[in-house]
Amino acid sequence: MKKIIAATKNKNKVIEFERILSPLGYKVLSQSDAGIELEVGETGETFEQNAYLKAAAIFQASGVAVIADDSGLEVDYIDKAPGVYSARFCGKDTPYSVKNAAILEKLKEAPEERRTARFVCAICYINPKGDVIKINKTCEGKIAHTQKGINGFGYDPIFIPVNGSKTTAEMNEQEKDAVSHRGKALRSLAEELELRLDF
Ligand code: ITT
Repeated sequence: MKKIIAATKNKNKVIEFERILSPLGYKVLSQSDAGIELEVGETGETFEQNAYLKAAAIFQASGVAVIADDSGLEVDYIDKAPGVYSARFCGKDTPYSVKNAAILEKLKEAPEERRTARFVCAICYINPKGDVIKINKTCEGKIAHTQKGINGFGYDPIFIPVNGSKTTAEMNEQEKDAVSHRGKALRSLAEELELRLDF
């Protein structure tokens, strides 16, 4: 098993990394498993910049392979908010039931065809030599009318991927991973790592 440190403080992301990457031959360690207690400022303007900032900081502290994920929800009706501010929207420690309710309220008057949204995931991987791989993937969908489902985390109860009727919080793990922004990005990363023999 190839070891990778997950450069994130979000336990739900670590669970998804582990779930998607371990069948592909990778052992994912959380930052706390690796004894790294760094707080990295997300000062970038894009998902990609923030993923790189997180990966680079944890790589500097550890010197081993790291993977960072910067992700969020873009809601078209409100100019792609909360976007890179998804974790900080309505305050960092505000419960997601409140954040989700705030988005539903903003879309109260939105006609069905203007409820489009997407989850975005920027992955940044750095190998022990310092080589960098960046991958961006999205999961297109729309915003539901009510919060539904108890699986997943964050904005899952209000997001319905295209061609379906369930929110990602109503899906089981396999169903979410098959269509999610993070599932697509991590599978694409694993393919790149297979192809690049020097990694
Ligand atoms: P790290 O920066 O330590 O990785 P974070 O939670 O602050 O943790 P982000 O800055 O990337 O991570 O914020 C992403 C937010 O977007 C996350 O907290 C969720 O609210 C939301 N999000 C991302 N992926 C999601 C998913 O699969 N399901 C639901 N919400 C998601």
